[in-house]
Amino acid sequence: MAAQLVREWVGIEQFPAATRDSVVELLADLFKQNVDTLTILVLGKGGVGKSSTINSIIGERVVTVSAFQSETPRPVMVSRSRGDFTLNIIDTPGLVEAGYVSNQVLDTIKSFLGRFLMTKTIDVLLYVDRLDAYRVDNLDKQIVKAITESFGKEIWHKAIVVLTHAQLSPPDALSYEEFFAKRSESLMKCVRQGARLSKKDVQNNVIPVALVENSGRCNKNEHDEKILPIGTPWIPNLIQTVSEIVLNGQKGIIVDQRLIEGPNANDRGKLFIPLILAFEYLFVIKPIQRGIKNDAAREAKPLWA
Ligand SMILES: Nc1nc2c(ncn2[C@@H]2O[C@H](COP(=O)(O)OP(=O)(O)OP(=O)(O)O)[C@@H](O)[C@H]2O)c(=O)[nH]1
Ligand SMILES: [Mg+2]
Repeated sequence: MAAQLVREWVGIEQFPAATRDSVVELLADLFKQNVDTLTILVLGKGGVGKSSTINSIIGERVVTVSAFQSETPRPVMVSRSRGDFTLNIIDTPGLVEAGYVSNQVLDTIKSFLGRFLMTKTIDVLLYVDRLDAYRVDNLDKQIVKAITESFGKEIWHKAIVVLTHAQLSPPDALSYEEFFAKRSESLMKCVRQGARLSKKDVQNNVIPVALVENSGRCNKNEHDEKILPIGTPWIPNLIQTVSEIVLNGQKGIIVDQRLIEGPNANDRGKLFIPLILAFEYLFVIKPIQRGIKNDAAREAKPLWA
């Protein structure tokens, strides 16, 4: 099956030499620390740049991207190897459909993980949103809540908030740094509240925010590397952040039956039992009883009546 095919990671060679060298060095460091497989799950709303970010990291156009329609109808895993090191990166459909968080999409993602990664771990979550959005609303909190319910709070110990469209001119005479700080702060608050993380938890496990600019018009430095407005080459910076998360001492998220079915899968069903019984009583048993009573009453009368 295509999702299981591990290809040589040729895209690395397409990076400008400086980016390639930094990425290769970071991967070699990970390998030295006994990390030979790295599995990254990418989640977020539709159209925020999940697939584009994957293409940028792999250095090839491996998944489809479109501005005007959802181009990722189902999860896809792209696997690339370099020497004995393997990178798996899972692209997913947007988590919001018709203005609501889609449990169906989350279930599709979980059953995909069950099919291809059973007993393996998710080492990093890239939670993708755009930098150039000014508000965080309740829907964002609902997305975080749904991710937490599906994968457990621990997923946030392995998360990076990735903000695309990073090449922007901030509004209201804010400096880039100020705008970035405000946007990250409001998103972080949303993650803290949606995932119900305690202040202590957040202090002990800081969730990093990484900036990404997927556009072909991204500025470049003298080494031809794609850079952020603050001058940092963003691909090595993102891989560096990924590597810090992998080595942060927290366990990856193990894909097991419990994760696939959901911790409360059975309980969820049980919740409906009283409702089903009440429905049965009111709309099935009661009418039958009433029918029998009426029949009995009719039969009790003499025929001539
Ligand atoms: N300028 C700019 N455009 C971007 C960036 N990332 C993505 N885009 C554009 O935004 C549109 C949507 O990008 P996708 O990568 O398909 O987004 P997605 O999150 O995978 O979307 P779905 O699969 O539909 O959920 C495309 O037109 C991309 O070219 C970015 O960092 N900067
Ligand atoms: Mg996509």
